[in-house]
Amino acid sequence: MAGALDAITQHKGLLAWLTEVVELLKPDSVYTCDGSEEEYKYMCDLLVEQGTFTPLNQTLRPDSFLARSHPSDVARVEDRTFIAVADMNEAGPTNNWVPARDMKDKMLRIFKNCMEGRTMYVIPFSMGPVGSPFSKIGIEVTDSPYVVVNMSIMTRVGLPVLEALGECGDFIPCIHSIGAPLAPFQADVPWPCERDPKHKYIVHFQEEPSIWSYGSGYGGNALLGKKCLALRVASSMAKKEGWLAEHMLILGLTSPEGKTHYIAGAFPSACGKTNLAMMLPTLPGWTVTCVGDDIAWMRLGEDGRLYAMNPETGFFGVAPGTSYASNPNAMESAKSNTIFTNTGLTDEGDVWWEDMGVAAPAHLIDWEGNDWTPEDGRKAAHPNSRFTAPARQCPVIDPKWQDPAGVPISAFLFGGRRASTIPLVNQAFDWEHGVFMGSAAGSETTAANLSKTGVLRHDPFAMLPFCGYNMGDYFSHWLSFAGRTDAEKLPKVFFVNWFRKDDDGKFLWPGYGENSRVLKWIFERVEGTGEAVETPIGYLPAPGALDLSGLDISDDAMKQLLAVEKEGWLNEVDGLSKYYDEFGDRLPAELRKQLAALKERLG
Ligand code: OXD
Ligand code: MN
Repeated sequence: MAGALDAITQHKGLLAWLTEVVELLKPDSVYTCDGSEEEYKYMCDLLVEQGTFTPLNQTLRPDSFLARSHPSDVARVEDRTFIAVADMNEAGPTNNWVPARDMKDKMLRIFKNCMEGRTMYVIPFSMGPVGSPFSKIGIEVTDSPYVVVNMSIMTRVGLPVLEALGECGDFIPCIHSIGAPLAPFQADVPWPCERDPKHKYIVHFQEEPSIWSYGSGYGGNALLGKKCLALRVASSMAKKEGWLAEHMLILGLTSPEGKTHYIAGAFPSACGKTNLAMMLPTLPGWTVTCVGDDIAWMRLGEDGRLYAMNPETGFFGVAPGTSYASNPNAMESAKSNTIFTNTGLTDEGDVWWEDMGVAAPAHLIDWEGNDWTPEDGRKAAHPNSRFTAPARQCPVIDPKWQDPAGVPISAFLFGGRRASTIPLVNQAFDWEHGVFMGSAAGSETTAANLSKTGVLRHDPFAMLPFCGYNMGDYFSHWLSFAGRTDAEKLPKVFFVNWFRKDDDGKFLWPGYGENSRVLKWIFERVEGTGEAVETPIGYLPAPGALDLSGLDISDDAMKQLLAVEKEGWLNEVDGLSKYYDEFGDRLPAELRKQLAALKERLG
């Protein structure tokens, strides 16, 4: 195992930074991760010894573990997530802005001695293939071994990253602490963390850049490569450097004739991105392969097309609702070598969650560690319980998923959870109209958002919690791509809505694998063969253009799914106009123009 860092890197900047960090955090010891299999195993054993991990039944769920977090630490904390820059206008109205200098002073106070009694792990990680010119290297220091093993699944970790960094390469410093120092002889708990929600901080110093995260050991708050680096920090870098860092899945869609188009899709959290990314099409002969389920980094290639890569190496998927019916490939991905967090634990030593497609066992241990029976009426798994599974285990992982050049994108999907008005699928007239569609995206809130359910939350490009700079400038950045390449080389843009309901509150569209019917039409539109009708909101499938063969759906349901309802759309226009006001003069004039044109077309 690696041990002392100065034995394995000559990078002066990195060594100097680590010396400063150790001085500030005062860990008992420092350990540098080499990324080896032995190290992963050693860390899992340590987590078992510390009571954080319960090993699962080796036959039922080989080399897998269950962790239960503290009930105060179960999800990303958007209200404690900050963009720290000098000028509030650079953070914009959608972010929690804090003045960088004051926040740095505060962080220096809060982090002081916070690792006392603990080991500090140094995790060199690469987002994107190690050594690719498009990848970014981060160094995360953390006092959480749980973070170390999760990062090992989600990113590329270890000595090859230090080699790629060389003696003077750039890296993004990421400081993470659970905020629970241990006094001498103080007993530890299975999930140590800061318990006071108001004392957690996820801070992005965008001008440096660096990431400082304090108080939470859970998911995107603590695995700093994911939302913090690959989205918030990377989106700012992408704006400056002329590329895109997006909250998007990437899938390959192959026709029965063997032709493949890659599609990238932005959907807010809890809209089935992981399901779509690795879906099993119901249409005979069509296949979907998965490049990524959460994040896409995209650049223009020399041929003028947009190429996307997935900077991650794992899935951090929501467990409840995942089943062999809804997402067989996710179930297969999480069959072994997987870390489960906050699911139920069966008496046989396997995991269980609501809507897993397996009958509830007569007894289990729930996510809080208590006895549970179905009669109790409470959830066995936390609604935001997760599986951390290696992407390489996905049966439909795309052969190019690690290609440093990425895959060429033919179409973008935007969407959200919308019970009314928004049709099943709708194609933008051109790039500018497509950017307008992305800016208009939103979703009705679910329990997973921890807020009132059924309320529309605007979530432009599904980037509301993840855009690291002024969202108005972000819209301009998207619009600018029209001037960077030939318009016909840019992806075609579509808006989809799998969640439309009838008057009785029932879903009109079956979703899941049946979404392949919509993907087929999109494929055909890209190829120039799909039939469409022009409507005030965009191109909709012409009658008969959607392949509904073998699907039991009424004409009336299809009529509702493809209707353009004037009243509803005029309401959308009003709502969006008010939302746009928030961006003041940073809103590009083009978007107001698009909004006015839509209103006019609606008549
Ligand atoms: C996620 C999210 O966990 O978007 O991917 O919340
Ligand atoms: Mn996400």
